[in-house]
Amino acid sequence: MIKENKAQEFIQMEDQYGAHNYHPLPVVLTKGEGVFVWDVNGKKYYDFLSAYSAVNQGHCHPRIINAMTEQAKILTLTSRAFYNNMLGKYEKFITSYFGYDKVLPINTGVEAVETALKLARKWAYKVKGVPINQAKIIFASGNFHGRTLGVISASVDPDATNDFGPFLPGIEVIPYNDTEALAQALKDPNTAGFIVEPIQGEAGVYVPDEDYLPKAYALCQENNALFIADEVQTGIARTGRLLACDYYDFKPDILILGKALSGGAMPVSAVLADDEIMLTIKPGEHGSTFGGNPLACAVGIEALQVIQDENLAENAYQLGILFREKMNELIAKTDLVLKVRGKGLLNAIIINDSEDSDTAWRICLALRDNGLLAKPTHGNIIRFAPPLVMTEEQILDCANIISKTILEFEK
Ligand code: IF1
Repeated sequence: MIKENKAQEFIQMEDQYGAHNYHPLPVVLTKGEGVFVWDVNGKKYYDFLSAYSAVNQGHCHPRIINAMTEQAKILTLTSRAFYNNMLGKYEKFITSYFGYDKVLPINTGVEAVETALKLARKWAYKVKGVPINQAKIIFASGNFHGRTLGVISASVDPDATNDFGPFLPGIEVIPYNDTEALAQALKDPNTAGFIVEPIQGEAGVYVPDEDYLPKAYALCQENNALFIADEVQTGIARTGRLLACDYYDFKPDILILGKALSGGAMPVSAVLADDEIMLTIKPGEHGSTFGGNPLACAVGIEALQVIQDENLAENAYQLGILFREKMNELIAKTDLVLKVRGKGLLNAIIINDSEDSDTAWRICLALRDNGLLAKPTHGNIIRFAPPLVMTEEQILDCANIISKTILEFEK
């Protein structure tokens, strides 16, 4: 008896009633637990995307869900019109956890990025003495910081910018991984700061030269400009350290976090900075209805505690080495994969076909049929980012699935 495929009815509903702002892989998920997800037909998969690094702690981590459900029974939201008993506790916890004086709690990653940009401008006017409305912020080409008009103003991706103009002024875009270009741009005395992803996720897990970030930080210091790290995707243990910047011995002036700050339970993001920067924003100058809500505070504390208690950064570091070894063994056996790159459990393979080919997409469909979910970032690059709670046995099992799929794939 052919099992009915229930997926179609869900896909059709989304097509009829939902905006068409995504092109999902055709699989309809109904349950997540740890490194696994299940579809509506009961098929089990390894999740190799982790909701773009939001479920680093694994799907529905029991401690995070418990913290959420317990708090949800008591108090979910007060707004910041009043104090509550959870926010100060969370602020003390997270500032100590990452080593900053203060945190500005917000919700989504892009809201945290926008907050960081406003903070950098405010600091430029109030502390650096940049003439009002003349502040400039430097971005790296190939960046992805979210979908608001502010941050797409710095995007070079036509899909992100076409027909959304006009754009925000005060932005300069320079090549990624190029300290000469940064040094040149920093000569402008009106520069507030430089915002950069330690590894460019959406650009295809683009890992810069080892000396890029420390040199960029030193250049910002020399030019009295803020180094702003967007660790929304690379942070919270994803790259094998608590932060991708922790591979170096500098501390970003402004740190942006999101995604796994809640273990994927709900939107929780944050901007951390020391007093000289953070206190330039005064009461009433920035905020958000849900920013720092008690539910997010309870979830955020537990999500970070799990990262520490389960040693997930070290696990990501070790399993990342093993995974890239296995991918390089595969590369030696096929001309379909050109290279593997990444740090910790943020990796990607480059498929030997043009950016506008559908080969990577069709490989992801074959991976789905073999029980592993992943999705191309740009045409010929497939990102592999499983939850950090993977075991060695599971990562080897996944490497085998990927190798088997690639070796059997007919271009
Ligand atoms: C989508 C990409 C990843 C981010 C960095 C800020 C944000 C993101 C470094 C904004 C968000 C998400 C957005 C999501 C897909 C995913 C993504 F493909 F879009 F680029 F991860 F690489 N900084 N990235 O990666 O955070 O507001 O979404 O919470 O828009 O489809 P957000």
